[in-house]
Amino acid sequence: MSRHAPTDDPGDPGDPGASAPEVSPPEEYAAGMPGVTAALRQSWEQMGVRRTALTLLRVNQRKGFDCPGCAWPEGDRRHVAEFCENGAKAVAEEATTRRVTREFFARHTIDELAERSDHWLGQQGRLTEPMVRREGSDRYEPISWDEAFGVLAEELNALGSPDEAAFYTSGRTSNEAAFVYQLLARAFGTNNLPDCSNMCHESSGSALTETLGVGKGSVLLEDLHEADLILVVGQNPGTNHPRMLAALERAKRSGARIVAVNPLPEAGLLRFKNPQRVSGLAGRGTALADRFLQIRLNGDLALFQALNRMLLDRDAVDHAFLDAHAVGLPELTEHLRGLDWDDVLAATGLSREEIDTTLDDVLRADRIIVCWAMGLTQHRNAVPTIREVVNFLLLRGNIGRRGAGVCPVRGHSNVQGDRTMGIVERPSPAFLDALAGEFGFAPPREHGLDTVRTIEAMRDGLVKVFVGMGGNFVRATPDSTVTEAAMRSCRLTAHVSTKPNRSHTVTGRRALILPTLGRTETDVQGSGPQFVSVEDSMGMVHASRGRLAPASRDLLSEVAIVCRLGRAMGLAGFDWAGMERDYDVIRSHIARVVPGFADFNRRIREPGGFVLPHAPRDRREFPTAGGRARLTVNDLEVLRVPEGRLLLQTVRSHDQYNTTIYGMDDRYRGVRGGRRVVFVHPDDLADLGLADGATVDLVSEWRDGVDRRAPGFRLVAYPTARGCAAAYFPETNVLVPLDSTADISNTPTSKSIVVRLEPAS
Ligand SMILES: Nc1nc2c(c(=O)[nH]1)N[C@H]1C(S)=C(S)[C@@H](COP(=O)(O)OP(=O)(O)OC[C@H]3O[C@@H](n4cnc5c(=O)[nH]c(N)nc54)[C@H](O)[C@@H]3O)O[C@H]1N2
Ligand SMILES: Nc1nc2c(c(=O)[nH]1)N[C@H]1C(S)=C(S)[C@@H](COP(=O)(O)OP(=O)(O)OC[C@H]3O[C@@H](n4cnc5c(=O)[nH]c(N)nc54)[C@H](O)[C@@H]3O)O[C@H]1N2
Ligand SMILES: [Mo]
Repeated sequence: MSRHAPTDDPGDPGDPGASAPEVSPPEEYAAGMPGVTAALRQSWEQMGVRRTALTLLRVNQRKGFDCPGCAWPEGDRRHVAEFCENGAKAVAEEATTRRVTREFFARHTIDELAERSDHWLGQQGRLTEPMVRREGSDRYEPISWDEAFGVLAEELNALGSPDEAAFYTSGRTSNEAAFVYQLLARAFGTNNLPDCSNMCHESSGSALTETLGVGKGSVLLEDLHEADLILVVGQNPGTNHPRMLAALERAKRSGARIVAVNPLPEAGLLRFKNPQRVSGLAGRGTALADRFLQIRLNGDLALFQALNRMLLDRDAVDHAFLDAHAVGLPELTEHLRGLDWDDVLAATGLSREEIDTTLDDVLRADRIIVCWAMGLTQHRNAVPTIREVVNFLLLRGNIGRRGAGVCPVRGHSNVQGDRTMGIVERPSPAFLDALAGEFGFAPPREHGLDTVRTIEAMRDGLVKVFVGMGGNFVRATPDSTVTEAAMRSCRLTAHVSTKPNRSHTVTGRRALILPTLGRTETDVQGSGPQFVSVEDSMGMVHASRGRLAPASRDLLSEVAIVCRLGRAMGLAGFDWAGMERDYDVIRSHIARVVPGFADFNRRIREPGGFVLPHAPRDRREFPTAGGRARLTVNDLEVLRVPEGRLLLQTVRSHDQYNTTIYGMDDRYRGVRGGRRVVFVHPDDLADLGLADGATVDLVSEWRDGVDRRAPGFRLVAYPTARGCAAAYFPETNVLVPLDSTADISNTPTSKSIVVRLEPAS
C-alpha cells in the first residue's frame, strides 16, 4: 500500500485500533447499568469527575446546550439529566481537557499524522489555534486569524469562477452559522453547498417532498406515545438514538405494538433497560419489539409492496382520505396487481406467514408510524423504497392525524436545521427570491454540486478550493482512495473543526485548520454572550447555550469565522460585522427569509422554543405540484448477488460517532478491543468454506472492475440475515464505489455493497 493511501489504516502499533478484537455473544438488551458505567468511564477519562458532573447536568436542559449526540427531540426536558450513554460520550469527546497545540503539529509531519488511526487522531484533544500548511511544507504551523482569512480569500478570489469552490457542511452547525455560511457561498456566487445530508437522509427528503410536499417527518414526540403500531425500519436506536428507546417504551406501555425490521437483531430493539428508572438499571427491562422481521438487506421495497398489495386486495384502505387528499390510487392498484410473490420472498428473505401476520398488526392499528434511518436511505432504490413506505401510510390515512405519520430519524443534531437555513445545493427559487429580497443581491440560480459530485469535480480538476464547515469529509465519503486523491489535487483545503481528524491530513497544496467553539462552550461577542439555535428531527426549534469556558482563547465561533471571511473576501453590501457582533441580527434576517421563523428572536427565547409548521401534519394540506399527496408506482428489482458473494452493509459500532471513534468496543454486538470485524451468518460461513475467527480481506465487486479492498477483517459468525454481511464504517468506505449511488438522491449505497471474502494473504 502506498504511503499516501492508508485509507484503510490498520492503525499504528500501540494503537488499540490495531489489536485483535475479542468476540462474545451479542447482548440482548440495551442501556441499563453497563451503559451508565461505560459513559461515565469515558467522561471521567476525558474531563475529570467535577467537569463531568457539571457538564452532563446541562445536556438538553432548558437553559443548557443542545446535545450534540443526535437529532432526537428532547421532550419536555423535566428530567434533571436526561441520561443517554451516547449523548454523554459525545459531550465528553467535545468537553475533553486534552489539547492539541502548536508543539503537537511541530512534532508530527502531516504524512505521519495521515498514518494514524481515526481513534488516535480524535484522542489528541481539542484544537487550540489556527494552523496552516504552507505550499511545499511537510507540516502545519501556527498562523494568525487575519492571515488565515487572507489566505482563504486570496485563493477564493483567484478562482476562474466561484463554482470552482465547494462549501461543505456537517450537521452540527447551528442555524445561525449555517445561515451566514450559505449566504457567504451565494454572495460569492455559487450553490456548491454539499453537506452530510447528501450521504444521510437525502433519499428521505427526495421521496417525502415528491409525495407529501414537505421533505421532513410528520410526527411529534406525542404522536409516538399515542400510536397503535410503530414500525422501526432500518434503524439501530439502541446505539444511535438511545433516547428514542424511552419514547418507544412509553408507547408500549400505552398499548402500542412495535415491529422491528432489520437484518440484524439489534439489542435496543429487542430489549431495553431504561437508565432513567431504577428498575431499568437492574431489572430485566422491557421487551420492545413484538415482532422482529429479519429482512434481507435491500428487501424493504418488496416488503412494503407486499403489505400494500394485501391492503388493496382486502380493500382495507381509507377511501375518504384518499378521495379527499391523494392521487394515484388506480395506478398503484394496477401496478401492485402484478407483484410477484416469489420476488417478494427472494428480496425479503421472509416467509409468507411472517408477512401475513404483520398485515394482521397493520389491520388492527388505527394509528401507524413508520420510523427509519440509514437502513432505508443508503441503497440504490432508497427513494422508491421510502415512497412505498409513504404509499403504505397514505393507504390507511396515516398522515395528518394524531399518533400516525412518517418519522425519518435524523442523524446529526442540527442536520435538519441546516437544510432549513438553506444549506442545499439545489435551493428552491422561492428561497433564493427571499434571500435576494432581504440582502439586495442576485444569488446564483444554477444548481450546485452535492457531495459525490464535489468529489468528482475535485478529481476532474473542476473544484480547486474546498472549505469544510465541520465534519470529516475524506473519511465520511465513499471510495476513500479516489476521494483522497481528489482532495490532494485541490489548491487549498480548509476545515473549521473542533478536533483533529483525517481530513486535516489529506490536504491540498495549501491547507488551513480553523479551530472553533463547540456547543458546550460559552460564546461571547461584541454585544455580549450569545446563544444559537437548532432544529431537531421533529421540527422543534430551540436555543442552545454553552456554559464551559472555551477550550482555548484563540477559538472563534463558526459565525465569527464566516463573517470575518466574508469581510476578508470583500463581499460588500452585507453587514458581516453586525451579524458577528449580535446573533439576533442574523435571526432577524432568518425571520424574513425562512418560512416558519417569523418573530424568531422572541419565540426562540420561550422555554422549549417552538415547532415549525408542517402542512400535511397540521392541516392535511400537501404542498406538492398538484396540491395533493401522491401515491407512487415503484418498480421492484430484486438485488441478486452472484454465487459466493455477500451483500455488505456498513454500520456504526456502539463506540463511535460517525468518523469519531470513541473506543474499540461494540458492547451490544459482543465485540471488544477492535473494529476490523465482519459479521456473517454461520450457514453462509459454512457455504463459503470459511471459519469463524479467520481473517479475510473484503473485496468489493463493481461494474468498473476496479479492485477495492479492505484487508484484514476477523470473521464473526453472527445471526444476521442470510446472504448479508455487516462491517463498520469508515474502515469500509474504501469499498463503496463513488458512482454507486441511489437513483434521484445520489446518496452513496453504503448499505448494499457486493463483496467477496478472500482469506487474508
Ligand atoms: N452514538 C451514535 N449516534 C449517532 C451516530 C453515531 O455514529 N453514533 N450517527 C448519527 C447519524 S449522522 C445518523 S444518520 C444516525 C444513524 O442511525 P442508524 O441508521 O441507526 O445507523 P447505522 O449504524 O447506519 O444503522 C443502520 C441500521 O439499519 C439496518 N439496515 C441496514 N440495511 C438495511 C436494510 O436494507 N433494511 C433494513 N430494514 N434495515 C437495514 C442495520 O442493520 C442497522 O441496524 O445516527 C446518529 N446518531
Ligand atoms: N460507509 C458509510 N459511510 C457513511 C455512512 C455510513 O453509514 N456508511 N453514514 C453517512 C452519514 S449518515 C453521515 S451524516 C456522514 C457524516 O459525515 P460528517 O458529518 O462529515 O462526519 P463526522 O464524523 O460527523 O464529523 C466529525 C468531525 O466534525 C468536527 N466537529 C465536531 N463538532 C463540531 C462542531 O461543533 N463544529 C465544527 N465546525 N466541527 C465539529 C470534528 O472535527 C470531527 O472530527 O457520514 C456518512 N458516511
Ligand atoms: Mo447521518
